[in-house]
Amino acid sequence: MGGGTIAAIATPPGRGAIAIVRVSGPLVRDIARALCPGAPLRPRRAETRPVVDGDGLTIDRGLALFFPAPHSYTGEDVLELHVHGSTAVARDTMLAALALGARAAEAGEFTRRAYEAGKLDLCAAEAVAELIAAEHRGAARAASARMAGGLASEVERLRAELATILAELTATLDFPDEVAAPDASDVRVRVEAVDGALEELARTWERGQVMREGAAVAIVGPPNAGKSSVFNGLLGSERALVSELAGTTRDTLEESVALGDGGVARLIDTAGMRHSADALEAAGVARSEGALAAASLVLVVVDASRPLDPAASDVLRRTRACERLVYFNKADVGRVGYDQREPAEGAALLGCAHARASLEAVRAALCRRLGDGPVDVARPHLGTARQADAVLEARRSLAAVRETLDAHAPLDLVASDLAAAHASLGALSGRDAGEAVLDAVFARFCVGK
Ligand SMILES: Nc1nc2c(ncn2[C@@H]2O[C@H](COP(=O)(O)OP(=O)(O)OP(=O)(O)O)[C@@H](O)[C@H]2O)c(=O)[nH]1
Ligand SMILES: [Mg+2]
Repeated sequence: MGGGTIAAIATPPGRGAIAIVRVSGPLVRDIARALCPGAPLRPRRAETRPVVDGDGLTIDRGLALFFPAPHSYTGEDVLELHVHGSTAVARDTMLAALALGARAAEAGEFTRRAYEAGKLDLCAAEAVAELIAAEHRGAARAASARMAGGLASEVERLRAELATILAELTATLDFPDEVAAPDASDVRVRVEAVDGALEELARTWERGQVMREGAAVAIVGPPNAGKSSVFNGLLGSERALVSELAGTTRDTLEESVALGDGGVARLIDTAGMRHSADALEAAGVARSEGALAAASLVLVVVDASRPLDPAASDVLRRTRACERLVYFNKADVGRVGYDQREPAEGAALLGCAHARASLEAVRAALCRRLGDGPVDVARPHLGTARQADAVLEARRSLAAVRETLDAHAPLDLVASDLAAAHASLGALSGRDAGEAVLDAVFARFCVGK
């Protein structure tokens, strides 16, 4: 990415109510004067203006907003033109800005400038992209909280502690006669405190998965138990085929459903599990097995109205070691199967897939099970795989530090691992991130942001 004045259509392509063209950089005042004739735009005021091209032809009448440096998103002079959301109008406005010396912005270039101007730290910049990408309320709330900062400061606090330890070690190495070596057990305690805080952060990444992409909930059970009926009932739509024939569902089907409190479940309907000579059905059952193995939580659906047959007993037995919720269905017809259940299924739910109350009970139970230890988004938490990797790397280096200390090796041997952990945290917070890290972060943005 280079310097100069950049321009982009910041709204998605296609027809819409309005389109926004954004321009940032040193030429903004000249471009504003040429595109929006009349008195100079007043800072931070919305003004209705004609928008004209280089030949003075009117492209549109739009809303012009001028944000003088440094009080703008990028820290530079910024012009925003809100024009009618026609592809032709947006394109002509953009072309007019380009003709006046701007160049087309690359993905994330506005935010990268904001980062480089110190308007937001790297973790907050990543949160901007996460917020735009968020498809669920929980993910949006978490990203919004991260945009306010907090993660980078927490990481910087830990990095500063490592820097202090490192400085003490270096001082004794450089001036062995004047500076006493720090006490190894004291170094260990301090390193462990930093590692403990990083472990805490790493946990927020794992727990945040439900908020970010939804936990996988596989609905499994013997054929005809009502799995697809429960799936449809929880979704509130007739997404899956339901029929009185056992073996209706042949392939896994997946849909996301909000669970309240920002949590999301990826519900997976599966083929009923039984031994089958039919190759197609057997292939479906193999997929059910795969979904079962990959799920964060298994919802086992069994027919309560009939005595437990081998297929039902088998699924119940095999899922005992899983994170699971057992639901006996078709209680409106009978409960003999439910009454026959083993003590391991003592806490199972009983209900009817056609009854709202039963579906609510299943939903509430899913919420309770998936809601274990939700992430407190008001506290520092990890939001991207890059951040999680950096924490992992830092912790690996700190583990090496501890090993060296445990081996009672000379203290100078820990310096390089401490420095590596320090560097990982610098890349994480963005305070000491190389070009490659920045390029990778901002490449994930859309153009115009
Ligand atoms: N009476 C009653 N019938 C139900 C209930 N739940 C489902 N059914 C019926 O049971 C039959 C099987 O339902 P499905 O939802 O297709 O069952 P499934 O477990 O997905 O079946 P497969 O896909 O074949 O494994 C259908 O005729 C449903 O209408 C229930 O709670 N009560
Ligand atoms: Mg089905």
